[in-house]
Amino acid sequence: MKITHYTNEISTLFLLVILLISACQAPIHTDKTTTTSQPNLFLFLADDLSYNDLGITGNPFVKTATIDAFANEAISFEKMYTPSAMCAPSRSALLTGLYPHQNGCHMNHGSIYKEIKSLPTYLKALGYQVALVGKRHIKPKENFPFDYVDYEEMDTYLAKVNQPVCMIYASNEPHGPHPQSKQAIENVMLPKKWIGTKSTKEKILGYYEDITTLDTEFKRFLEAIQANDLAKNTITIFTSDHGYEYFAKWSCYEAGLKIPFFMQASGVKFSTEKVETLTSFVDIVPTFIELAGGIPPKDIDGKSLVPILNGAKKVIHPYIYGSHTTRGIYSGKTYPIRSITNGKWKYIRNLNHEEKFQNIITNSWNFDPTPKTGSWAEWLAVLAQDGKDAKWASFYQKRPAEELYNLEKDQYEMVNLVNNTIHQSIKEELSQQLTSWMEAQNDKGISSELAVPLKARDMSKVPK
Ligand SMILES: [Ca+2]
Repeated sequence: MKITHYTNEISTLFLLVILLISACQAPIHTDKTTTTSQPNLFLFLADDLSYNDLGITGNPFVKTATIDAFANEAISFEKMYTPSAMCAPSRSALLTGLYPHQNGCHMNHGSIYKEIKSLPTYLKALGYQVALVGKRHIKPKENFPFDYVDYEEMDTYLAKVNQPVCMIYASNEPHGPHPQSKQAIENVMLPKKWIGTKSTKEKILGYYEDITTLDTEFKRFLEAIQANDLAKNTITIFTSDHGYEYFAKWSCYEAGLKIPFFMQASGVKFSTEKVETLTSFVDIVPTFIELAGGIPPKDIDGKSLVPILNGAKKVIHPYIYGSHTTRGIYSGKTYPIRSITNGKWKYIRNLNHEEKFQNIITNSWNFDPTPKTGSWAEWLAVLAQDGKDAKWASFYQKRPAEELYNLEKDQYEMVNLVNNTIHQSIKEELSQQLTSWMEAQNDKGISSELAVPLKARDMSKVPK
């Protein structure tokens, strides 16, 4: 057996040498779009944009003409999920093809493990130049060997492209702080479960204004691709890292994990217009590797989307998982959350549900006392008066050990069916599957979370 294995290694080495020699002899790509079959790969990443908050996904209060027009001509991924609803874990999963507990960055402001490879490493080996424009929020830098480009340098960078290019454009919008909106607050649309107090409405209107700014930025991005003659053999994607604030960011609810994802392909033919099967951010690395002509590694969590796009497969994931580590976010205490969905049902486990969930919304930057003014203070005032919306102010901080939702009837996860006897078999199936997945991921639940230090802007305020 050893001899066969050795022979195989020799053959692989030989093949690699031949491929390297051929690559060295290949003509330099002088025309950016026609002499190579390797497509240019562009991905525009919004920051904290919820799925529902685009014109095309149903929000009449935002002006997103460019994104809507792009999405109308794009393949829409209806069930695309980030594995975690906060910046660093979402971006690390997107760029490694690994779920958070496998790549090491399951906490915000965290780092991936030293031995983990990322998108630029894979694509540079296939002859690409790979750039990250704008927001980073990924660590350590040596594991992400991008060409780091400032927003204002993007045009200059694209003008000099002379080989296939992959560019991740990471916007700072519509992440706060937000501008003060001049729109009237009376009839503004709020996400489900949000309590419509004055400050909450003002906050959401400011967020909507930032979405309009995002749309302008996306327009400039598309124009830069066109202006630099890079649009003919090209995959272009619009997406977001996760959803916005209450019951979205820092949670495992659909509003946080399910994200808009639109893909246009020019010069690359796909047979589908809509992808309704479960897909994940971890699928982007293997997809880009396959589109670039490489073979995706087998030891990552993600699967290439190419067989879905060309109709060869209908399903690549029977289940999609979510995880949230609360330690490591500002004012966050130990509150690990895990979730699993099969596309129809969603099961959530709050591993330390006896604790009160808290974060920057409830306790500001430094484990401060509950604020006396602002959106959260107003939610608590509604709770104190026992108004009709009080339930969600209470639920934000005190949740049950388990939650089960029927996503086909209840996409906003309003009715917890976990104690309903007729749904015990699906609950058991999802619960067991989630436990097996955590074991396979080396995710030790509360122990994994306790390994993460508490975080405050002023570290002297961290509770002992
Ligand atoms: Ca974010």
